[in-house]
Amino acid sequence: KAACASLTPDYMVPVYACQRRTPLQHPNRLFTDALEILSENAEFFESEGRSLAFYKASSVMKALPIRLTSTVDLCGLPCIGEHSQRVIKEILEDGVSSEVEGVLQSERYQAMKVLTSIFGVGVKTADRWYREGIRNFGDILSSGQKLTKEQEAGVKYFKDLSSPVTEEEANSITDTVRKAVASIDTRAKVTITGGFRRGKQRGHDVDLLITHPEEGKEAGLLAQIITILDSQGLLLYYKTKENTYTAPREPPVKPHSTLDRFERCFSVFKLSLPPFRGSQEPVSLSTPLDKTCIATDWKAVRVDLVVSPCSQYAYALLGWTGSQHFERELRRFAGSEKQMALNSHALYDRKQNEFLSASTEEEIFAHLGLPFIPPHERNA
Ligand code: DGT
Ligand code: MG
Repeated sequence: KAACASLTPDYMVPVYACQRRTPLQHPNRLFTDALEILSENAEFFESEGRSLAFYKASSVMKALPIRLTSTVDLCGLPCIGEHSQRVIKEILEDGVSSEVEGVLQSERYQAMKVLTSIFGVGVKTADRWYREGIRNFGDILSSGQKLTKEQEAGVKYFKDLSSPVTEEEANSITDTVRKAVASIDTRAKVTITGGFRRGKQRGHDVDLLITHPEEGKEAGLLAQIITILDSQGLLLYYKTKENTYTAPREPPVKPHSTLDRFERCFSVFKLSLPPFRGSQEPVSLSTPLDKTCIATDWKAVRVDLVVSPCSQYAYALLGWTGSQHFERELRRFAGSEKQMALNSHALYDRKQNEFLSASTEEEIFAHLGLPFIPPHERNA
């Protein structure tokens, strides 16, 4: 504290991630990777508060313009609690954190990491399996677990789905979907969202947002798109969810709810690969993969298709661009600082008792009184 008092930091980091510019590349990866492992491990133990605390500390460090060289540099920074400071200090002194090393070596972390990476398997299921003695991919197959359709697809295409999707692959899939959409209605629009819109070169899936400039004309599009893609043999698996959002007359009850109600299709896409490139990078798993699908000239890729009416498009685009932490912080900022409720459909002003319409992301930031942060700087 005393050391801090005399220090005037030459950079300021605002408290909410949605007030900060967070680029993809930053000089403090050593620290943020460590803190995110602790965050993930806490999540595996369903300690939401602890997980968030580590993530918040990591997120602040991602916004620092300079490489941290001393704990004195932490002075005045928000959200970096005692525990995170200890971890950072140890890394500064020893190059590694013994706590993080311990987590990485732990059987539970390793098992949960593999199990939760399977499409359709969340922390709750992975935890139950772990308690039943399942440790790896092979154990799932040999234990004869009853799997959901989604998990069956996750297991079947595990090898492909655990290798990252490249930007080139994402663009290729986007083109294919665009062609299908254009054959139905040339005015309908397909936008790539998620990590790729934030400038990431690799991702775990492809997130596509579909809309139509004429309100109401987006209804029914998804079913037709699916019919076309399916008839081309491009959908290895898919599941749809209906739109359950009706224009609200009441203020949103759950301002922090992260789930949205758009019509949506979760799919596993069959992406053709140029024959000379082979299928995918090997994954480092000690488990047998003999029962999984080994692709030769194609690769399975997770693709999410989301349909938004044009009146909600700006909110949907903002909500689906992420990062997840940036979104969480936007909602928290809206609620705690502005008495507003934000989700991927709308923004409600609790003081004026009205919904604020927006046709661009810029307008939403303006409604919230926030400087506009472009997608490439939302990597919080
Ligand atoms: P990735 O795919 O791992 O490279 O990284 P992202 O950032 O693309 O993450 P992803 O694909 O899980 O989600 C993209 C964004 O969409 C993320 O910021 C949160 C949001 N999102 C994902 N699922 C849902 C959902 O069910 N409802 C809402 N409202 N947003 C979602
Ligand atoms: Mg994504």
